[in-house]
Order: sequence, then C-alpha cells, then structure tokens
Amino acid sequence: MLMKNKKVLVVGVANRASIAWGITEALLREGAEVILTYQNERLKERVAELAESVSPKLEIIEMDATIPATVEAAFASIEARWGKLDGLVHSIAFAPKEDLTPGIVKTKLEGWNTAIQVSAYTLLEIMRPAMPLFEKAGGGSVVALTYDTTKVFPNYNLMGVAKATLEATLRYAAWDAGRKNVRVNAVSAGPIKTLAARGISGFSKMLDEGAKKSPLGRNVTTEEVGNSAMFLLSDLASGITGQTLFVDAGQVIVGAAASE
Ligand code: NAD
Ligand code: 0WE
Repeated sequence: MLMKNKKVLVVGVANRASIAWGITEALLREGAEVILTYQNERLKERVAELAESVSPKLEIIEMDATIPATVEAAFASIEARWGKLDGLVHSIAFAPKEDLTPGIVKTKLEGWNTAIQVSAYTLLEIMRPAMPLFEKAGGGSVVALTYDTTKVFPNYNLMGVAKATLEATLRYAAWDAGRKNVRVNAVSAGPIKTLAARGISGFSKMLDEGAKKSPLGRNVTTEEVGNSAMFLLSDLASGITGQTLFVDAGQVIVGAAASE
C-alpha cells in the first residue's frame, strides 16, 4: 500500500491502452485515490467505462489542457472533492500531423507552437493550480511522460523537440517547486502501441527492431511504465526530483543495433 492516503490526478487517459491507464492501475493497486480527466466529449464514454470498471468507481472530469476555463473548472472540482492533492500525472502530447511528418526543417510556426504548447507548456498549466493543493498536503509529486530525447528518431521530428522542451521545463519546475516539497520527474518510456502511436507509419517495425536491440530483448508494457511512475509518485522516491527515469527495457544504452 505505497499510495495509501494519497490523492492523485491523472491527465491523459484515452482508452485501456493508454500509459495513463497503466499508471492509474498501479496507483489503485497501491491504495491511492484517483481522479481522471479526459480531453473532450469524444473520449468521455470510453473513459467513463474505464472509470466504472474499478471499485470504487473513479470520478472523471473534462479538461482540455489548452483551454484555461476547463483547467480552472477541473481544479475547482478537485479542490471541492479533496481539498488537497498529493500527485499529478501529465500523460499528454500532440503535434499536428502536417507539421510532424514533413521533417523539422519544414515545420511551420503554428504547428511548432501547438506541439510545444500541448506537449510541454501544459505541464506548467496544470502544475500552477495544483501548487496550492500540494501545499495543503505538505508537498507533492508530479510525473510527466517523455520519449528518449538523447537521440534523433526518424519521423519523431517536431515531437522530439517538444519532448526535449518538456524535459528542460520539468527540471526548471523541479527547481521552482522544490522548496515547497514538490518533486517533478519524468518517465521516459520505450515505444508502446497506444492511440498516440497508431497511424504512425513503420511503428510496428520500430517496435520489433527496438525489442531485438534492447538488453531485455522485448518492449515495455504500460504496466511496467505504470509501476515506475507510481514509484516516483510515492514517498519511496522522496529524494528524487528533476530526473528522467528510462523505462525502456534498456534500449537507450545500446548504440548500434545489437547482433542476434
Ligand atoms: P494516448 O493517446 O493514450 O494518450 C495521449 C493523451 O493525450 C490522450 O488521452 C489525449 O486525449 C491527450 N491529449 C492530447 N491533447 C490534449 C489536450 N489538449 N488536453 C488534454 N489531453 C490531451 O497515448 P500514450 O502513448 O499513452 O501517450 C501518453 C504520453 O506518453 C504522451 O506524452 C506520449 O508522448 C508519451 N509516450 C508515449 C510512448 C509510446 O510509445 N506510446 C512512449 C514514450 C512516451
Ligand atoms: O509521443 C509519441 C507520439 C505522440 C503523438 C502522436 C501523434 C499521431 C497523430 C503526437 N502527435 C501526434 N499527432 C498526430 O496527428 N510517442 C512517443 C509515440 C511515437 O511516435 C513516433 C514514434 C514513437 C515512439 C513517431 C515516429 C517515430 C517514433
């Protein structure tokens, strides 16, 4: 029961395959209370179904992190329900397809702004109203999801830049919030076939090659990413802030494609 008496807001569940759902399951297993937000009406039914599949069922709140009124309303209802907050999960990213696929040199400012806003700035947008609630809890822990920013991945393009921005942002946020006993970290997950990975050409091939290359000889699961995120949210990680923890079956340490 590592998360007993802890209240955690999880942002970014779209469906059962979502990394945020893997995190939610780990949190619930360890005794946390969880509220989920979903982006918009389009996702409401699927998220409601998931929220009702666990007992006691979870509260769900609509929140588009780029629409300030919805962020404000979401935190108002969290304050009313809990009056404090111990943990916050940021598991959202987006870059417009037309700016993602042609390559970084062709990226237009509007697409750049959207990708950086949704994938990095929203961490600050949701941390800001969380801070007074963390203070009521005597501290807090924030976890964001990232993807290996130490290398270039063909086709990841603008999203790679957005993730590098996210990681730098979380380090400065860790500095900013540290004296209030608020920790900010990221989990750098290996590739997983989620909604966000669907429709990316060559993703299955990438999964297969990554599995072969990684020390563990396989890909990671949302359960594994969920367990590591839960650890960072728990008091076991009380000395860790500003870090990016790789949960990638070891892929990042390998230079060349490993021989069979
Ligand atoms: P997913 O599609 O299940 O989750 C992405 C979520 O982002 C969705 O729930 C979507 O509604 C939400 N979102 C997008 N724009 C939003 C907005 N404006 N406001 C609120 N929510 C918004 O896919 P996932 O793979 O679980 O992605 C979660 C996180 O994990 C992302 O940050 C992604 O970059 C990261 N990640 C994914 C992988 C992978 O291979 N799947 C690997 C490493 C990191
Ligand atoms: O962060 C991601 C993907 C996030 C994502 C996905 C899409 C597809 C649909 C952001 N924006 C969009 N925009 C869309 O229009 N991942 C870590 C998964 C991912 O995406 C890749 C990867 C990996 C891994 C794209 C190319 C190469 C590798």
